[in-house]
Amino acid sequence: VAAPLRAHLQAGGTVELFWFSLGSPAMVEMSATARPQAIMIDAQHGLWTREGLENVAGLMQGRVPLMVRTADASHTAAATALDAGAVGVLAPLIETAAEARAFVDASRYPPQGRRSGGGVRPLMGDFARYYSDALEQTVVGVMVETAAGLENIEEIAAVPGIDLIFIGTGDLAISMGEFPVPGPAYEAAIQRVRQVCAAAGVPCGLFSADAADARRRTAEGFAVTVSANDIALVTKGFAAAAPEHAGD
Ligand code: 3PY
Ligand code: MG
Repeated sequence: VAAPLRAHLQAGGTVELFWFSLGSPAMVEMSATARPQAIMIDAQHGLWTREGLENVAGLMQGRVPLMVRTADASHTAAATALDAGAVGVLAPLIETAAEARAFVDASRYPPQGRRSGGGVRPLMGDFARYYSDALEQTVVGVMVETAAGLENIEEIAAVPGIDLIFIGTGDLAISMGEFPVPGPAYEAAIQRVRQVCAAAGVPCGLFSADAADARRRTAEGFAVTVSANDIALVTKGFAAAAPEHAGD
């Protein structure tokens, strides 16, 4: 996306993410040839080390907006991602407005929040410039992916400073007892989150399986979708190349 990611979302723009769990900076760099709108590094379930995160954030700087799904909603997790150079953070498993507010606090510098100054990449250039850009451009997202989060969706969506509410579709199905075969209650919950977000003026996203699924969800009104994830791509790629073991 040409504008900063936050401005793009605030203007009603849509984003199809590439999502990376396997911890390979080379794979992220390779994906950049497909010109993704943004990249999500999964530091919750993914195999990323801090060094890997630093490397990939450096590689993508000025090329593709990079977000991090943080390990949790802590100050340390938010700062690790943002100090590496991520333009946005996405906290998993948010269930209450208080938890959402605490993550905004962790991700935004004073006076908007309580993010600590410093960080190696912010200090590499003009920190005053970085600071004012961060106040304006940092994307703060929270994941709603449990029955409890659903219950509190109106209050979560009303928290100031939230740029994105993102549905973890896998966890949501598990939490609702709708896994592995989600029924109508699951789909209704997803659409309700989208409607609550729309009423609150907050962009809504969700984890989608592939490009076709992402496009379908974008057409429904979701602002952020996932059009590729490395686990699925690599798994499918190898499966398609599986040798035929005749007779064994
Ligand atoms: C989920 O589907 O639960 C996620 O967190 C996205 O991977
Ligand atoms: Mg999840």
